[in-house]
Amino acid sequence: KISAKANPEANEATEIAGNIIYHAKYSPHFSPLKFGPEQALYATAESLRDRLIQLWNETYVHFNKVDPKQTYYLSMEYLQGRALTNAIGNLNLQGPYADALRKLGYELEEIAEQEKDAALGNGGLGRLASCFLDSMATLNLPAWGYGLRYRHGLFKQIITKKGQEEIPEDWLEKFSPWEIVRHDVVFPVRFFGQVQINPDGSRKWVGGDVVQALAYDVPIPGYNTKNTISLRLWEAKARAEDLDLFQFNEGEYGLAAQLHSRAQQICTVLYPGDATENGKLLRLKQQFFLCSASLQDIISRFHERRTTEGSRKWSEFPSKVAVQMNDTHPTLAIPELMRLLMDENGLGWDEAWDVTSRTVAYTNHTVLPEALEKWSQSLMWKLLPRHMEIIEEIDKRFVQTIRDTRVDLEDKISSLSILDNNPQKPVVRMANLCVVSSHTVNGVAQLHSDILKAELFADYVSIWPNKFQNKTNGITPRRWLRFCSPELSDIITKWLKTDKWITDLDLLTGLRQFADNEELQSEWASAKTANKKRLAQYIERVTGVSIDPTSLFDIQVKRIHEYKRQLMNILGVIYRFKKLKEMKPEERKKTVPRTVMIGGKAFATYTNAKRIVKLVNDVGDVVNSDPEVNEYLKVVFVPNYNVTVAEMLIPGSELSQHISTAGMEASGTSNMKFALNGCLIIGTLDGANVEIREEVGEENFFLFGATADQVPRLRKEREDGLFKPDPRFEEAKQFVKSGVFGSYDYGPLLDSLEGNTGFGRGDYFLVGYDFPSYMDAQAKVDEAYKDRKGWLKMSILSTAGSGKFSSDRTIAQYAKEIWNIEACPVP
Ligand code: DL6
Repeated sequence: KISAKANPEANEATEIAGNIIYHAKYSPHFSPLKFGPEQALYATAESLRDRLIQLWNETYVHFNKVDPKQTYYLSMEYLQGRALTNAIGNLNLQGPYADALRKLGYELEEIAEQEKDAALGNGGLGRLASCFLDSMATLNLPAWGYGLRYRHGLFKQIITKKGQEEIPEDWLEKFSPWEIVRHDVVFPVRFFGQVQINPDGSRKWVGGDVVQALAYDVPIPGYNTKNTISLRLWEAKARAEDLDLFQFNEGEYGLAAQLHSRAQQICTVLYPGDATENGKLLRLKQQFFLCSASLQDIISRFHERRTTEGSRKWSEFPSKVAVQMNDTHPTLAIPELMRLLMDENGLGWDEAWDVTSRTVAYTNHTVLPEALEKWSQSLMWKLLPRHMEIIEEIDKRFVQTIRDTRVDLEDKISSLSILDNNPQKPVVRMANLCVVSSHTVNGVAQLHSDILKAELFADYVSIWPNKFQNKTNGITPRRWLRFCSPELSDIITKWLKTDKWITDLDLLTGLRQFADNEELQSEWASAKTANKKRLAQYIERVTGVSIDPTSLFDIQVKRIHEYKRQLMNILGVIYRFKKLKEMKPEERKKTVPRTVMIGGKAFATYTNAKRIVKLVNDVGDVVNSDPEVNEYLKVVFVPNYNVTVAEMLIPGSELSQHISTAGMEASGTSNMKFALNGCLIIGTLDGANVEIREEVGEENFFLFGATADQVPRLRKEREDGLFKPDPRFEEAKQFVKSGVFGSYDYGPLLDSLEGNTGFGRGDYFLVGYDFPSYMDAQAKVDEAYKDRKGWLKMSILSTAGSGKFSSDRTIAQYAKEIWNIEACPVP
């Protein structure tokens, strides 16, 4: 008792340990009397969940009482990663939880490592959504996320002799300790069926399949605040009465449970392959399921929060609700809200349109034509007949308005309209539906937003000049610095004499004045070295390759895509390898030893991306086992890249590559995470690189390559045979062709860099054009690394210049400039 009084943390640790034991005993997930690391993880998570539920309830009650305008973020993807360390960190319980677990015989890190990585997303777009949730909670904003509870998230990547192979991921194998199922939050969602016209002319969607959407809440704690918001994930279920007992008793089990199985399919996997009609149908069902369930829930909350007697006025809806569509995947929210307002609540078209278009906003995340969603009209008529009527009507009215008001746009109508009625392949253009219906459209980095305005949406800009905005992406400094690199964080706090930077990242600029300080540099270097050693151990554990922590750690991790140009990276490595081989031993000794790490998943059916993965692995096998060279160069393919792996790689990085063809990467967000962790960037003027370079200073950024406005001309020159390749580029390709890296046929991959192959036009991504300036920039990297102090200074300045890239800044801008919502802190 005496020690508890004197030391409240010790008291808290004892209480927490008791609570963990309680959960281990009485939450019956495992056989009794077992308390291995796995049981300890679940019991620890549940003890923490108790607190989160308490905070979540308080937040909900407070929001209900205040009835603020609330944002609902609709996203088909969230890359949450692990939650334990994040929750403990955000609740500031690091010390007590570590002590509590130590009392029980465990280290917190060991327990945290047991947790599966929740990967309900593909890449940057999903991780952005998760960073946004952290910032919404931290900024005390009344905001929630909505998504789908996929049974299997992004596939697990394994590397075999064939290259990448995919196996199903299993984050729910046992259960997730973080989700809370809300058995009372269930909404019906219809598919197929027909439109019934009532005697009064109103319409109703009837028939078809009806499945139930059941809510699972994942609590999202803010940092250093009571506010805890929700990521509400929907699961699809059939009702008991949908089981045909007669058929079942006849032994027709498949027929008896048809609706059950169709319902179950909806949330089985993230992004099912959509090469087949069935795959497309399932993907469209997923999108609609998210939109319909979320909107019904939003509307019911709108009514639940009414403060006066009687029903609420619908005209109030946009001043209480903001819906943000994360890319076009949740576009069906538009016709679904119209349908709910008109068919279920009796509003007329004009009123429903006014409410809808003042409620929804759209974020575009890509200009790549193949990623701009278009749904076949016939599929839409089949699955969502009432929504197609509504979309047709939106389109008709939009086109009429243009005809009435903008004769100059007459010849643009076919590209501006929502429906593309090309008889060969009639489709609905989802981005057009979003632009026409949303009050605001934004891009995700300045350059990207400029390109949207100047190219993709240029004609819309002439109609609605004020509709378009930029919101440069951001990342949460909690997960991406404070928790993943505690050593560096402590140094920053020490030198800034405050830890306020964790929620006010601009304070990092205060480090600039110390960038030359030898004491800071030496502390910085030891934190970086510790992170590099930790990373080296991890790499050895997962790949068997031993890497030298004193070598330059050069990392490129992201989805594998030709526009991201991992191929240019590996060709550069191949050239470096060849030159090292040709050098005399004493010459080699003068070079800067490098460890190149490349990681990322290729979409399962994206052949060229998979070839790139294979090439990186083959090059690694040869280089790493070459006794002459492997002291100076190692090449590692980091398997199964995910949020957890990123948390290990990024703090240990020194150089990272963001080398997409200019104009093609909308923003990038890992570039921000690397820069924040004092890693220097080699990159093109693309996406958020442009702004990062401005913030950290040109001298701290290794720039190369064509600019976005040069790209069309360069592609044309390439097509016209005017391109003269650099000898280094030819040499690297020739080296691969010579078979040094094994017998795999790299011909088709290399052909994509030549003449008239690849994307229809040879080397569409301009690897050949940018290669020489890339190699020159790499040579500058080597020179800079030789100057130890100079490099440390650049590294400190990189962190110091990263304040702008906090997702707190991004979300504060969305809140003020798009959503019009205000903080609502729980007292
Ligand atoms: O905005 C988040 C993220 C950007 O950082 C990436 O640059 C961008 O490629 C990604 N976009 C998508 C969308 N589409 N597809 N396909 O993932 O968004």
